[in-house]
Formats: sequence, structure tokens, C-alpha cells
Amino acid sequence: MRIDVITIFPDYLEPLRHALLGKAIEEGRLAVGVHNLRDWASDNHKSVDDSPFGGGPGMVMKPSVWGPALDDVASGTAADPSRDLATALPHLRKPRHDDLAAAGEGSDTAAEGAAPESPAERDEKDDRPLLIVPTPAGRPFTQADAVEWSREDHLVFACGRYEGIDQRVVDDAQRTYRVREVSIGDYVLIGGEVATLVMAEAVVRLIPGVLGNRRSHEEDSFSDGLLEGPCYTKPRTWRGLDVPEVLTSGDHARIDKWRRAESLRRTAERRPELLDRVELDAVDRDVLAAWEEERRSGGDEH
Ligand code: 6GU
Repeated sequence: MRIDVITIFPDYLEPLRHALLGKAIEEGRLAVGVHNLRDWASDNHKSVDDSPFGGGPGMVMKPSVWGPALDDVASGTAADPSRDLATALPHLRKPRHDDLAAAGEGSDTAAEGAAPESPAERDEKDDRPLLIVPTPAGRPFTQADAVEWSREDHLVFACGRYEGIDQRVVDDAQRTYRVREVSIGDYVLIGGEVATLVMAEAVVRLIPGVLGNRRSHEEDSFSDGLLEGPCYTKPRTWRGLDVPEVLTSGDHARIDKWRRAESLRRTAERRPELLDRVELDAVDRDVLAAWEEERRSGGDEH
């Protein structure tokens, strides 16, 4: 995978090269390019923003700077400070149109009377890079997005500052990119840089081989729609607090059942709205009913 980031604060993205992400770069699973938006500014002051049409506070980032920056990064002609780093290996590459045709599949899609393509089918053979625009006005970024994006060849993050980027930049970019305007939560950051770090980390850890010692991501919070329950390590007793007995019992069926119950209880307590989208069996419902009952009678709080 290749990740490009366009920002007026390239130093802010330095953490991309550290720890897990740095290791993925060394191993050739990831290439990162961080680009200074001001390199595309044309005036002497290298200005990237201007006052908003219609009035109001703050400044808006200029289309005349963002447009060429996005064009160059899409086509790979932008100066790339990371070119000395290992090249990215394509991984889990989605089948492209040509591959599908060669395999004898999808070759009739242009035929007369063929069913119209779904947006997902169209995306399958769309080799435009994915442009991610972090903004508090975007759709919420979720684990499902992280999973999908981890299969992409090329992600580009466009970090806005000030009041935002002229909307025509985003509209025009659809010609060269598939575009996603996303938010990482219901609060406002100064700019998209930290949100980019958050999303890049969520995506890169899902690239096969990046999290070496993990069997799978199936046990992550959210992957089954529930929060993960508590975890413990040695010693069995610490400051007078014991590890739950079941975890030291060696009875794996019992342990699995306990973990499922803890996930359900924690989710009910902290994120009850998540339960609406989870398939619950009879045992799960019993666990939740017991938790409900405990709470009504003033049971312990976690
Ligand atoms: Cl993605 N960007 C900014 N600037 N603020 C945010 C955000 C993103 N998500 C939540 N707040």
C-alpha cells in the first residue's frame, strides 16, 4: 500500500514513520509520502488560504493550490521525500477490470441488456486512488472503513486547516479519485493531521503481516459489533485484587462464555446503541436480562 498525505504541517505526520507503521515501511508493506501543500502555492507569501465568500470568521483553503497538489499526487509526479524508503508491495489487490476480463468474468458487463452495475461493482474495477478528506462535517469513520481501505493500493489524505477547503476542490477531485469526506468523532480538531494519523493507524494495522503476533482481527472491539471485555495478566493477585477465577480455570468453553458475557455487559453499559445491530442468541439475551436486573437493584458499577 502507498499512503500520501498533503498538509501544511509535514512534521505533524512524523509519527507515521514510527513504531508499527515504520516497521511496515521497512518491511516493504507500506510506502509513505508526506507533501507540503505550500510547495504548490504560487505567490511570494506561499499563501494557501483566503477569506470566505459570504463572510464569516476564519479562512478557507484555496482551490488554486489544492487542485494542482491533488493532480500531482494522483499521478505520482509530486516530489516524494520518502522515495528513498522501500517501495510498497501491492497487497490483496482488488481484481481490476482487465483481470476480470482475462479470467472470463465480467466480460459481458458492456453487453447489451447487461444489468446496471452496483456502486460496489463499479468500485471493484475503478483504479482511481482513494482520497480521504478528514473533516468534522464528514461521515463517521468506522472499523468497516478501516477494513475496506486496508485492501486499497493507494490512499491519499488531504489535511485541511482553518475553516476547511473550498468545496470545489472535493467536487473536482472526483475526476481523479474516489473521494471520502470522513470524521473521526463528534468533536472539532484544529486540522485533519491528527485524524489522518488515527485513520492511517487503524488501516495499516489490518494489512496482512503488519501485526505479526495477532492470530486475526476477529477479536477486536467492533469486529463482532461488541466492545472487548477486560483482560488480565500475572500476578493472580495484585494490590488485593484477584483475577477472575474463570480465567485461571483452564476450562476454555467456560472462558469463552465468560468473555462473551463481559463483552455484552460492557457494551450494554457503555455503548448500548451498538447492541441494536448485533445478532443476539438466547444465552446473550439471558446475560443482558441479568445485567438489567442487577442494575435495577443497584448492582456494582464498572
Ligand atoms: Cl476528521 N477533522 C477535523 N479537523 N476535526 C475533526 C475530525 C476531522 N473528526 C472530528 N473532528
